[in-house]
Parts: sequence; structure tokens; C-alpha cells
Amino acid sequence: MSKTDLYEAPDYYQIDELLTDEHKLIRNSVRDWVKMEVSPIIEDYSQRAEFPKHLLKGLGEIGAFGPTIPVEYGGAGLDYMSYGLIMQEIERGDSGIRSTASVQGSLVMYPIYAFGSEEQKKKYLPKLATGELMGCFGLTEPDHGSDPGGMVTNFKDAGTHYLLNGAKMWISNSPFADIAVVWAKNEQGKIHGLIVERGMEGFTTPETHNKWSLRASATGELVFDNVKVPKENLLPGISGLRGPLSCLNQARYGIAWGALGAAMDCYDTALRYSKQRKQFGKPIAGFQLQQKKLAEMITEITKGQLLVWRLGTLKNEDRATPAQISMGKRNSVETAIHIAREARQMLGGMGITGEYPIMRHMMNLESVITYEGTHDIHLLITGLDITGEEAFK
Ligand code: TGC
Ligand code: FAD
Repeated sequence: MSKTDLYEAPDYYQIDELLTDEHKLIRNSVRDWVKMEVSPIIEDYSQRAEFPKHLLKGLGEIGAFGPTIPVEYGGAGLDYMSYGLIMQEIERGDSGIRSTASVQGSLVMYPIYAFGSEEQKKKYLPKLATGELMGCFGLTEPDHGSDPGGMVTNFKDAGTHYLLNGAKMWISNSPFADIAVVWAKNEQGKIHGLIVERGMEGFTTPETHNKWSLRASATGELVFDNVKVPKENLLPGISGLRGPLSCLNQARYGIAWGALGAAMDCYDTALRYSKQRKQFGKPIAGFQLQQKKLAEMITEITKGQLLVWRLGTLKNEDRATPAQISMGKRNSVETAIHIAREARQMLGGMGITGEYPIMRHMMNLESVITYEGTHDIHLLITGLDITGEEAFK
């Protein structure tokens, strides 16, 4: 199997000129790391449905865990453009590896940083930043996915500690995570975040098998059977559904950039293949129908690149609204999944093999279009934002 990564990033509108030298340096170093560490092994791990755990240290070193968390807590202290570029490059390699980074940075480190006590920040953040400690985020339940406000996982005040009961499903990183940020209702029905540590009695994390998507990412459940959670593990700075949903803003922002990375890889692969592959005596790149596909791909990628660049600018100025971030996530993933499907066809039979990354991206993106809010939920978020009329319920 060929493992040489010939990737050349498309930049049709010279968007590089909108980036600072620091942004380009960060982007290029992550791009090199992905070529060296991810591309050579990812197909095999994906085929075996195994998470490449040995990448965790490197992900910590390139600043993928909590890029925007301040340096005093072990983060990289970078801006949101850098964060986006890091996610773009990692997902160019594989959505599952980007998932691991998204969960760690946006869904575990962010809530501890934004809503945690000083003790919690000092205890967890520096180790999460290096990957020495890994985390997961428990919001979704078997009966409450798009509607997380209906959750039934709950905790009671038991005097010296809280008693946690319930179950979470579809949790990225759960099978190996050391800690879980879990969202549960108190006796008054108010949602709070709790840090649950592996090893607490009654806490188990069974793995979910037989996935055809994100096969190189570990997914599982979180099961709480009368788990005694110390009171100091409650995140003191937030209550209500706004808590977990504000973490999703961070992760959805990263996906808006990341999914475009997967799209760029599919386009680049299809373009190169079409110039080399000959049928009827000439490269298939010379046929109008193949050119239409490529022309549409680069157009959608370019529109997406401009959208996430603008979103990054707004995010740096703390002006990006949840609805704008939602649109970015939806648009990039839809763009990517469509490009992956078209690119796969351009490779003919070769497109279904692991010789090329396209089919893996295509299958991965079926999860990405579902998690962090499904495509349809994001349409409804935009619908609500522009009409003022809620259509969820
Ligand atoms: P609703 O009544 O609209 O809102 C409840 C409270 O939350 C506030 N809010 C937000 N705050 C910050 N950011 C956002 N994006 C927010 N959206 C809403 C809202 O203002 C309100 O605040 P307050 O103070 O007035 O109480 O809530 P709803 O129950 O009607 O639901 C709305 C809906 C459907 C949009 C929302 O629940 C939703 O986004 N559903 C999708 C669920 C989802 O995205 N789950 C993701 C799980 S995590 C995951 O998938 C990780 S995958 C990771 C990986 O591997 O990469
Ligand atoms: P449902 O909510 O049951 O939706 C089913 C269908 O109904 C969808 O098409 C949806 O769009 C549609 N629908 C639902 N409500 C409406 C409505 N009001 N109007 C119109 N259509 C509607 N969750 C976590 O908490 N942490 C994680 O780390 C995590 N990682 C994940 C990893 C993977 C690989 C996957 C697949 C999921 C992960 N999730 C995680 C869960 C993910 O966020 C949910 O799958 C997602 O929010 C959708 O919930 P659901 O699967 O229950 O689908």
C-alpha cells in the first residue's frame, strides 16, 4: 500500500495573504506533522478500527489540545485563526484524530477553563494540554441526542458527596479517557457539569463497536451507577443548558475549519489522479464532466475558506454568534461530504480502496455531519436566527 502523502493544499483565492506569518508557521508545522505521523499509519488504524494512541503526545506537542487556553494553564495561548488552522490540518489527515483534539480542547479543557474553580484549572488543565491526561464530554444520552435538555442523568446531594446515576452514549474518547466532563440534572432539575474520574466506583465506559465511520476514533458509553462524586468536582461557574451548549460553540468552530481540511484532501487527491489516469487515450482530467466536478469542488472549497476566515476574524474579536458558528459547521461539513462523494467517483474503482484517503474521509464525514448538532438541527438554528420563529418543537 502506498503511504506517500503528496498533498498540496488548494488556495485558489490567495487566502494565505490574509494570514499572518505566525498563522502560516503554525499551519505549516501541523501540516508537516500530519504528513509525517498521521498519513503513513491512519489507513491501517482505520481498517483495524483502532485509535492510534501513540499520537497523543505529538498532538500535545503541536498545540492541538487547548490551542486558545492561556499559557499559564498549559495551553498554547493562540488566537482562533490558529486554532482553526490546526483543526483544518489535522482533519485533512483524519476526522477521527481531529475529533480527539476537539473533544480534549473544546469540550473538556474549555469548560474547566471557563466554568471551573482555580483548583480545578490548576489540577487538570496543564496535564490535559500535554495529553498526559485525556478527557471526554458526556452530553448525549440514549434517548436525548438533538434534544439534550431532556437528559435524565442526575445527581443527588448525599452530604459529603454527590451521587451520580444515568448513562451517556456516543461519547468520543470515552474508552480511554481519564476524566469525563458530565452534564447532569440536580434535584431541582438544573443542569450542571461534573468532573468524573476513571476509577470512581460505579463508573464504567463500554466501547461502541461496529462503526463504519470514524473508525480510528474510540467511541463509547459512560455509565454511572451510584457514583460518589466529590463535591469539589462540580464546575461552580455555570448552570443550565447554556453550559454544555457554549462548549459546543468552541467545538463547532473547530469543525467548520476541520471539515474543509477533509474536503481539500479529497479535491487534491482527485485532481492529481485525474491528471494521471488515462481512458480513451487521454487523461480523464481532459473530459468535460470530470472538469465540472473539479471546478465545482474548488469553488465550494474557496467559498468555505473565505467563510471560516471571516468567522475566525469575528471569533478573535469575540463577535461570532452561536448561529454564525452553526452555519460555518453546517456549510463546511456539507461541502466536504459532497466533495468526498464526487471525488470518490472520479477515482473509479480505486476510489473504494484504502490506497487513497477519499472513502475514509467520506465515511468519517457521515459522523461529522451528525455530531455537534445534525445538519438539520443547524438548519433550524439558522432558521430561528433569521425568522425569530423556533421550529424545533
Ligand atoms: P434553548 O432553549 O434554545 O437554549 C437553552 C439555553 O442555552 C442557550 N443556548 C446557547 N448558549 C450558548 N451557545 C449556544 N450555541 C446556545 N444555544 C442555546 C439559550 O440561550 C438558553 O439559555 P438560557 O440562559 O436562556 O437558559 O434549548 P433547546 O432545548 O430548545 O435546544 C436548542 C438546540 C436544539 C439548538 C440545542 O439543544 C442543540 O444544539 N442540539 C444539538 C445537540 C448537540 O449538538 N449535541 C452535541 C453533543 S457533543 C458532540 O456531539 C461531540 S462530538 C465531538 C467530536 O468527536 O468531535
Ligand atoms: P436524534 O436526535 O435522534 O436525531 C435523529 C434524526 O432526527 C436526525 O436526522 C435529526 O436531524 C432529526 N431531528 C431531531 N430533532 C429534530 C427536529 N426538532 N426537527 C427536525 N429534525 C429533527 N455526544 C456527546 O455528548 N459527546 C461526544 O463526544 C459525542 N461524540 C460522538 C461521536 C460519534 C461518532 C457520533 C456519531 C456521535 C457523537 N455524539 C457525542 C452524539 C451526537 O452529538 C448525536 O449523535 C447528535 O447530537 C444527534 O443525536 P442522535 O444521534 O440521538 O439523533
